[in-house]
Amino acid sequence: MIKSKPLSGMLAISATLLLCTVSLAQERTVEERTAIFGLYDTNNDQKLSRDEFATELINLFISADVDQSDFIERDEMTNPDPEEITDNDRNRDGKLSFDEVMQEKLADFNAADRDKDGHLTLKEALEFKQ
Ligand SMILES: [Ca+2]
Ligand SMILES: [Ca+2]
Ligand SMILES: [Ca+2]
Ligand SMILES: [Ca+2]
Repeated sequence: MIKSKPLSGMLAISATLLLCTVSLAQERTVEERTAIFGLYDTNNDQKLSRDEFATELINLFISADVDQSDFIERDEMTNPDPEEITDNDRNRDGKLSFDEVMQEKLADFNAADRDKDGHLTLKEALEFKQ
């Protein structure tokens, strides 16, 4: 089934962020990642709290879920990576629920948070390797 995607540019960014983790995607430049980090750091304390991270994930999830089904289906991913879906699709229903995305991304967040203080500094975010 082919769907029209008028917002595909924006969705490409959202889906990439969802699936490659926020500020941390390897193919981005330091400048881009720094800019994204700034967007997420809503209280401008130069640290990303779990709450800030979760809030942004919710926004990304909502914008990626075009048909508002509360799931990210394969055709809502602009760059579907079969492995990425299989890895994260814990109940094997072929689509990603918010809980599935959140669990995955919080695991990344915790892995990046080296000093385990519940916040990501820009340095921790930039040094994180998936
Ligand atoms: Ca902050
Ligand atoms: Ca959907
Ligand atoms: Ca699922
Ligand atoms: Ca930290």
